[in-house]
Amino acid sequence: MPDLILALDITEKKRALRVAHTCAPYLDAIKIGYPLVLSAGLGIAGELAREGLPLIADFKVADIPNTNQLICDQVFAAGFSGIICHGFPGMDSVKACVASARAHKGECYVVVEMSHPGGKEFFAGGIAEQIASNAIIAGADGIVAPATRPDRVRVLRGFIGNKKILSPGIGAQGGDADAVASLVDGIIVGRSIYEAPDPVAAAQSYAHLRRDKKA
Ligand code: NUP
Repeated sequence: MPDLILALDITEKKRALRVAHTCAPYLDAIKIGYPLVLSAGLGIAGELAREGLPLIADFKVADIPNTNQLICDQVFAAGFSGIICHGFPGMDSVKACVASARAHKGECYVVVEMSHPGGKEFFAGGIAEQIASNAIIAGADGIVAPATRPDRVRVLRGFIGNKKILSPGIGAQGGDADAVASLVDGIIVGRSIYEAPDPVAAAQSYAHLRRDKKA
């Protein structure tokens, strides 16, 4: 059964902290990215880390190895426990993110196929499978694969064995959590929780899918 990972793409710092704090008992991890970090500053990572949950930086790092390493080192130093990078820049670039993650006892996940409709344009024709295989060879902890296409998640699972799959695209993007829950290790949910009239109740509604049903 998968973890529930909140995608906290709120750009008002106070509201972001409030949603994180109130939903925390029903979450297994929090993921933030450019929207919140660019509005609230990198220091938000330290504040969110106080919730005691793994904190994943969704910066989709996609540069040359040296720059990737510099970015990831900053991310882990800021208090994150995981980084999401892109796989298309090549194995050496992914390896740089993995090396930084290892040095900081953190985790590295590689985007192999994106969940939005345009995600099919360039990640098609075996590219996603190749990126997934490379991610595993590079030593990544897992991949990010689309909950909007459970059939693709199933195929990609075949390329990564028992490494983790984190899956976004649930709710607001049309993906069904129940359809991918048995295929993945983490479901990533953003707007369906933080834009709900009652974010806590929305987070709680995924409790039946969580690994230990602790909430
Ligand atoms: O392929 C991807 N799709 C995706 O939605 C890779 C991602 N990292 N994401 C992220 O997951 C996206 O940037 C957002 O933070 C979250 C999904 O949010 P929502 O559609 O549930 O609001």
